[in-house]
Amino acid sequence: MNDIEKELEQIQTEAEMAEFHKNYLSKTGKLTMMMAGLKDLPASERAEAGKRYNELKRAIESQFFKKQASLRAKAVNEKLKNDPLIDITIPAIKKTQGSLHPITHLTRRVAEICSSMGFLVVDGNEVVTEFENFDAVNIPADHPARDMQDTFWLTNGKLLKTQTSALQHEILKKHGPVVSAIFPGRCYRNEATDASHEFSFFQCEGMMVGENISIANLIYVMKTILSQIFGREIEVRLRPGFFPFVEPGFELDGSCPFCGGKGCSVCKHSGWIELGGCGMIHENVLKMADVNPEQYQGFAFGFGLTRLAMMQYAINDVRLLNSGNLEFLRGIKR
Ligand code: FA5
Repeated sequence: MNDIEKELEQIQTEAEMAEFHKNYLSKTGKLTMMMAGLKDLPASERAEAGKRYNELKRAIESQFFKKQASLRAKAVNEKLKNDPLIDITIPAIKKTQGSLHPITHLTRRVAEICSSMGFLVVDGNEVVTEFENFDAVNIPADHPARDMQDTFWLTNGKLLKTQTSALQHEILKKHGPVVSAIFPGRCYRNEATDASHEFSFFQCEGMMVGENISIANLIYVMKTILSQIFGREIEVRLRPGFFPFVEPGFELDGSCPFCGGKGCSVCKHSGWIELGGCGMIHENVLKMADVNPEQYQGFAFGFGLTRLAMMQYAINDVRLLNSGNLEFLRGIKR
């Protein structure tokens, strides 16, 4: 051990450490000056001396930092032992990791499944125009269908979208005429809430437009999405249904993922679960977005993501999802 190392070993306080650093390791310290002196040595000795100098400096620095860490740890322990406000016998607070909201989790899963089938995943506005939400999807001002979706109107004449169908027009204009896209999003309806109705909920819309697109494609896509979400084969059933933007239009049911269609309390013993609406896009909707209905056809569907999440995570009251209740959220297995 050389003299410098001995000096370092005897140090007891952080102030002495600072002094040592100043004397040896700082810019003007002795070790740094030694390096500067190397240039005065004869060339034949310079390489060997430089190597020894570097070894020495590295060894001193390494011991210095080790000693510094141990002195700091000692100081902290002293403080903890002597500070009357700190009780080191109290168990540490366990950090809990956050997790995704069930709707976010399900939305991402649906997006993943649909992207793997070549669908674009599009994010849309929550505030839309009357034209986008109604007129562009074939619901003119005097159409009774406007009353089916009680609307939150804004003072500027715009509204909170009542359905994800409000994005159909924009997507057709932007990406059409040949396009496959899904657009999950939040919708709002000015209606009384109960265990299965919220004023704010999520839907997922899907659309496929191109040449020779048929209801068979619609059924295949819905079957694939639902089967992948639930991890088992799901059958799809279409019943006639009215939506002004599709013709023909259907109510979309999936076979109950819990009983496999045999009948249970979730499906109210019918074997089927109502998921949303779908159909072949009405030619007026295509025309309004400058898509020629003679050449292109397409399907659209819109299902309730919130209702799907309720089924998947066995949630019996939709209002819990917007409640911000952490106990409820922690209890859900994703
Ligand atoms: C529509 O909103 C249509 N835009 C769906 C559609 C798209 C049809 C494309 C054809 C082609 P509907 O109003 O039935 O349809 O709503 C669809 C789904 O949204 C419902 O089945 C339900 O799952 C969900 N939903 C509707 N209102 C609420 C609500 N208040 N709370 C929770 N979920 C709701």
